[in-house]
Amino acid sequence: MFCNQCEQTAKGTGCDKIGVCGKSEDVAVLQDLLTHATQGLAIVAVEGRKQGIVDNGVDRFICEATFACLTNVDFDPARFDAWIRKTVQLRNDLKARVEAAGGRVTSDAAALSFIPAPDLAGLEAQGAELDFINNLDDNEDLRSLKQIALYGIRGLAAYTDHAAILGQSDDEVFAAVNELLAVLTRKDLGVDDLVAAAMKIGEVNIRAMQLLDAGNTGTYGHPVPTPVPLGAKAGKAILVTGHDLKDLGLLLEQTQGKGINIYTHGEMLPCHAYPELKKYDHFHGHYGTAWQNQQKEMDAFPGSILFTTNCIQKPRDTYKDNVFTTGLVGWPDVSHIGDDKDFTPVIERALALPGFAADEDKGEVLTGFGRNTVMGVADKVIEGVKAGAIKHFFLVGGCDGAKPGRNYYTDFVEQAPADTVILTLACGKFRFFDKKIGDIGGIPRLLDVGQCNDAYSAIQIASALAEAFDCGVNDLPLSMILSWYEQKACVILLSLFSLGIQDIRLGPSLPAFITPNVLNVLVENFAIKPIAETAQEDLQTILA
Ligand code: SF4
Ligand code: SF3
Repeated sequence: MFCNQCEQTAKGTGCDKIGVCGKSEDVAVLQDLLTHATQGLAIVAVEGRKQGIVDNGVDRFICEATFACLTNVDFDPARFDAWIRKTVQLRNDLKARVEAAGGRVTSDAAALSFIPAPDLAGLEAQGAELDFINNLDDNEDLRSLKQIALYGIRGLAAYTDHAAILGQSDDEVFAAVNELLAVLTRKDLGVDDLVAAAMKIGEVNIRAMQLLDAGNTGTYGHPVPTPVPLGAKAGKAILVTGHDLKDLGLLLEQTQGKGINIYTHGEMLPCHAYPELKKYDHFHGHYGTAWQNQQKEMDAFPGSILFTTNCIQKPRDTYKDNVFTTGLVGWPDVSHIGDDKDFTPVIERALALPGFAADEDKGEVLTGFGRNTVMGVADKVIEGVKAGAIKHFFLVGGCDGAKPGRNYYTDFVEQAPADTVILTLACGKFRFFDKKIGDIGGIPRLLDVGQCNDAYSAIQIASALAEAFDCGVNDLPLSMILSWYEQKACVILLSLFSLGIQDIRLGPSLPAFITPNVLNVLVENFAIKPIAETAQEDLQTILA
């Protein structure tokens, strides 16, 4: 196996025996094989569109199969076996339809003629032989750019799928995912072509995040500022982690009146701010922090646990029997809730487990500062800037991870001067979400915009500020200090690049799949910089 797609990759270069994430060699090579097979299907879907054959069922499947290969989603070889076979079946069926309509699928890409081995061991051998990443291109810079694009597409497919779950999709996004997956099989592309592909991925992802925003706010209302208790309430309990609002909504509905309190974990924290979710009395609070502490925190959780897509750590044996997966998440030997979303097994397990013996008061945090809320107080914010009470905005956003270098982000928020406002989003906020840093004229200095996909909301806020001050986003007193962990962060970065946003600081380390030459291209075009050794150093430079 070889995988270097996420920030925790072994030795900062690549996982080649077992993933630091817990991904086994067999799953790694099956993911490679699935990506390969998906590219074959995408090539046919692109040709189909030229013939007027548009199959959104296939398009959605391509997004799911691509999302399943994102870090910390699916670790179950049996599920990949099924994905690969279905991909090839869909490819053959669609190809027959395209040809019947007079189309010709002419690409010489191996993905188009791939035939899966009859059993799982055979598929694993095919996946290993493929050596997918190393064979993306012989030239290491082109390979690096193809990896940037591929990981961007994984993030894009993820947000597209999240939006589709809530009934929001757009044929242009599906078409772009297919085209971009297909393009990466070509060996005749140069640096400029691949940079253009990466920009296109970023651009399309803004639309995908907009669709997800419409799905979330259209179904559950606009987030409102909401204090969320961090402790616990005596009684039976279910904890929900991952990203999916719909799974949480359905679980809240199904647990009504059953005497079970529902807790969020990780990226589910912002869910407390949505009116149609917060209306449930038994939606109690937030337990624990972010995905990288999942094992430790869930070990102590006295109820059942629902893993929704994504970020999911390997369940320990100590609590494995209390874990249920749903959507794209899979672990061998862990119960999976099917598409009927009947959460009865989760509920029954929670009722059989002890729950919390007593109330635990651990304070509270504030969430719910999406675009609607922030723009609702835009006048106050603009006044604050004009009067000099607010000197600078920081977007300290992105993903948490296990490396010690991540203290930088905690330090940054704690050390930012009292006349600055910090917007945050995604799971990196758990490094500082409980810090009490006060307010400026009634506006909290730490504003939680939401999940990683709410980068869309942050972009809207930045654009509105730029408009109010009659300048470009790069001219605002706004600095972006981002942390990355996996491929959703990669695509958000591409989205920011596609908007022409400059001077982003990225940490805690730069991706292993970016070569020095490609880094130079990014520095020249976007003035991206690694974070400094200390937060103090960067604060001084930015505010000088
Ligand atoms: Fe390693 Fe990350 Fe790949 Fe897992 S996803 S195998 S940790 S690089
Ligand atoms: Fe990302 Fe897994 Fe932090 Fe949504 S998705 S935030 S890591």
